[in-house]
Amino acid sequence: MKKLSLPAHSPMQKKSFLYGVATASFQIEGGADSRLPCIWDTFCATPGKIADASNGLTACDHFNKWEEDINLIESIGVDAYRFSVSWPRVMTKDGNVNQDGVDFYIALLDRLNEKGIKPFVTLYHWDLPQYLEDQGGWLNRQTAYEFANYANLITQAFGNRVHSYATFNEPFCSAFLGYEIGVHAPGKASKEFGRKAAHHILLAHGLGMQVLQKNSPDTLNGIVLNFTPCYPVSQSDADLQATDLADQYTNQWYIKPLMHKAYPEIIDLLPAKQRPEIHEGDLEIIGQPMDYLGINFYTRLTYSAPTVEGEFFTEHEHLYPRTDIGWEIYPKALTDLLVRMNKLYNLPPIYITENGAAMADELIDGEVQDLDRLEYYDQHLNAVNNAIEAGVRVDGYFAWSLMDNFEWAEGYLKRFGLVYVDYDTQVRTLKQSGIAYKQMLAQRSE
Ligand code: IFM
Repeated sequence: MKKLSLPAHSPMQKKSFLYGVATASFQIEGGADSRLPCIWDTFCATPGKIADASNGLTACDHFNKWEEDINLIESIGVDAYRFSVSWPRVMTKDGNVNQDGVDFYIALLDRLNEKGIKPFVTLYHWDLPQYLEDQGGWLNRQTAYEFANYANLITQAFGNRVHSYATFNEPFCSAFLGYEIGVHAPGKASKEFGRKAAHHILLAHGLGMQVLQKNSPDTLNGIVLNFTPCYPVSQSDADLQATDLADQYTNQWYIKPLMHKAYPEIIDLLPAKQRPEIHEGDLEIIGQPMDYLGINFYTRLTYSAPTVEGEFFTEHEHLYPRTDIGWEIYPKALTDLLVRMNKLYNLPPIYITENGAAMADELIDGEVQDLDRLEYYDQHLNAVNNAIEAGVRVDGYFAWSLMDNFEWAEGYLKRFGLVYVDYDTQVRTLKQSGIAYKQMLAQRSE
């Protein structure tokens, strides 16, 4: 049977390297009748937005099955579980705590701690309460302060139960996909909106970090960014320059303000209307020190010089081989990314907070032989190891995802789990990739 294999001497074979599995509230919880509506409820209810016209009302029913799910997590043998808190579950419209919602997470946190599984809590994984979107959402600067209030109350409520906090998961996705091209909730589409939303999210992150430093100084506090490394289609000056601009626009836009308290140079090339309104002191707030940086990696993209007036680059279709969601499988980009980020910035310790693949799984006789996903994990774990060997400090790795779940605009059509979910029965089945992950974890040395 195919195994996950790392070089024998790899620090990733030792128990000091942290392994986990990751999920997010809207994607797995369901339990929608005991929380406020969020922007994804509204988006799902809008015809044509979700590939299978589904929604998150039930999802994996984790809201009811959380105890079984924690047992499952324990059975895989991971050190940590990364999940997100549903803001509309734990807060009321007037900005107070909803105790029932908080109690759900406290029970979850307590159970994880009892089992020795470290909770990595993300405060925002895209499910903005709809009432805040009704007031402008991330286009409204005030939302950043609402986030800080939520972070303040929730971290106090959780006390010392948490091992690590992330303020945000993938600001690029919330801002660009949600407000610039509109393929994610809330489905707004303008370049001006994308940049504005991004700035307010980064501001919210900075305000959130200040709250965490005060309320929870002993947890590992940071943010989770996604990176899609940019490669040129040729070595021509024009293609190289376009690729650099694409990188600034899609990747550096989110990390440079955190590390250097400045936006990348492309900001000066944007038409005035597309530049975010930056108040005095914003970048100081945004650039708070962090205990770690979470990096999510799935794929890369290729670029060439623009062919359309006013554009900075041409983005190309994904190359092959691809996963079931159409993303190129190119593990070397993960090594390249880590090595490059480590050169560009004085980074805190890195955790790979998401990595994984959607594959066209089939449950046959109670088994899922997802050798393609297993191969993906094998290649990407080795890509992380290569970066470590090149001198990058990486302290942990989380597989995305623990289980199949609501894959946003793709609905339930794309499966990313180590665990197969039958959505009719809610029965969970550990896939071959999950078995291999479990075996690899069990074989680690002290
Ligand atoms: O499912 C998502 C997750 O919510 C955020 N990162 C990428 C994953 C795969 O698309």
